[in-house]
Amino acid sequence: MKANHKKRIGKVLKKLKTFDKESAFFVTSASPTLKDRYQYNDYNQDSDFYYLTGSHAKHLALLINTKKNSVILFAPEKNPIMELWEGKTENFKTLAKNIGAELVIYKRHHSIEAFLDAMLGVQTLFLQNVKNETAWYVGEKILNIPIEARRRLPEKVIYTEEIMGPLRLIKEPYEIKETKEALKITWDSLLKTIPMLKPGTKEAHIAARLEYEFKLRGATQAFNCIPASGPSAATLHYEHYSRTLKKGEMFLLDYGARHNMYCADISRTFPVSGKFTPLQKDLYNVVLEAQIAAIRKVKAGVKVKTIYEAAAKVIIQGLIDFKLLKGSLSSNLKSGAFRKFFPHSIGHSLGIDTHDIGKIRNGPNASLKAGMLITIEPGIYFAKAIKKFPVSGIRIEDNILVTKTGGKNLSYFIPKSADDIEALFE
Ligand SMILES: [Mn+2]
Repeated sequence: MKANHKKRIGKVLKKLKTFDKESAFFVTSASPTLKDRYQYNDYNQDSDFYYLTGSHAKHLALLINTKKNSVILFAPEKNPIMELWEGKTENFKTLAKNIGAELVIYKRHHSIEAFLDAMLGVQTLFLQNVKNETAWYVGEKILNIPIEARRRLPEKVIYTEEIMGPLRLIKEPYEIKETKEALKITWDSLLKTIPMLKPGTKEAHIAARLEYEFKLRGATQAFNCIPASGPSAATLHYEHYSRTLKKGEMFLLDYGARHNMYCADISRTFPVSGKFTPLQKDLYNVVLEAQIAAIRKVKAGVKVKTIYEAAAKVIIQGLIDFKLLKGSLSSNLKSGAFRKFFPHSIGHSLGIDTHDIGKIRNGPNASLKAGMLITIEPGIYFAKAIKKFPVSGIRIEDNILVTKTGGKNLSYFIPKSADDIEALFE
C-alpha cells in the first residue's frame, strides 16, 4: 500500500473549482531553520507539501491551477557545489512524473519571480500559512501590492488550510496502516524502557532511551516526549527532564513514535515503585473510567462536546467523591470548577502532524466524521497540593479511529488498566 499523490492533487483541483473558476493552490517545501549561527535543525518537511508530493526535498514548490488543470512542480537548478556538501538531490523528473506534474526548473535567486509569473491570471490564490516558508514570502509580495495595482496577480488570498483541513482530516487506509506501525513501534520501545521505570532513574534518561529505541526501529520522536515524574506531571507540556524518579510517586509519560511521517501519541501513568498506593489507584481509576466513557461515545456524527462531557462527568463525580469539589455533578459541569483539575480539551486530530490539521476543537458543536483519527486523553492534575494529594498528574491517552459504528482504538494493545500497568513491573 502506497500513498497516491496524483489522486490527492486531483482532489485539491476539484475542491479549488468549487471556490473560483480561476483559482490556484500554492505550497512549498519547509524552509530549513537555524539551530545556532551556523547549524540547522533536523529538516522536517512541511506536512501539506509532504501530503501532496511525498518528497522530503528542500526548495520545491507545487502550483495547482484550475486553468487547464495544470500542476507544476518547481525545482531548483542542479547545484554541484551544494550536492558536494549535502549529497545528491532527489530525481525531480521522476518525482514530477509520479505526482502527475509538469517540471519547471527555476534559478534559486529568481524563485519568487518565477512563482509569481506562473500565477498571472489567477483570481483566488490558496497559500500556505507557515511563516518563513517560500509561499509565505510570495503571499507577502502579493499582499503588499494594492489591489488596484496588482494587474494580473491574484486579488484574493486564502489559506490552504481551507482545502487541506477537510482533506487531511479524513484518513486513507494507507495512513491508518502507517499510524498502526507507529503505534507498534511506540509500544515495543516502551517495553524495552519499562525496566528503567524505578526510583533513582533520571527523567532525561528515560526520554533518551525511548528515542534510541525508536531509532532502532526506523522511527523518530513524533514530538518531544513528556517524561514527567511526581510534581513534573502537573506541568502539561513539561520539558525540563530534570527530576529523578522517586519511590512512591507516579510517572506520567506522554510520548509517541513517528514512522514514515505518521505520528503516534500515547500517554500512560505508572507507579514508580511498581504498585500504586490505594489512593493513587482510586484516582487512576477515575481517569481510566473517564477515558473509557469518552471513547465509548466516539462515533461519526457525535459532537466533540459530547465526548468531552462524558469524560468530564466521570472526573467531576470522582472529585466530588474525594471531597475536592462541592455541589452536584450538573452544577459543577455548568460552573466549570473542575477545570482546575482537568484544564485541557479531550484530544486532537492526529496524522502527519501530532496536532494534525483540521481542528476537532472548532467550537463545542464540531462533530466527528468517519475516517478521522483523534486522541482521547483526559487527565486529573494537582497544580498545588490539596488534602491528601501532592502536586502530580495522571493522564491516559489512546489513538482512536472514528467510524460510522463507533471508535476503534488503534492503541488497544498498550496496557492501561491499573492491574495491567502493575503487571509490567513484575
Ligand atoms: Mn496528545
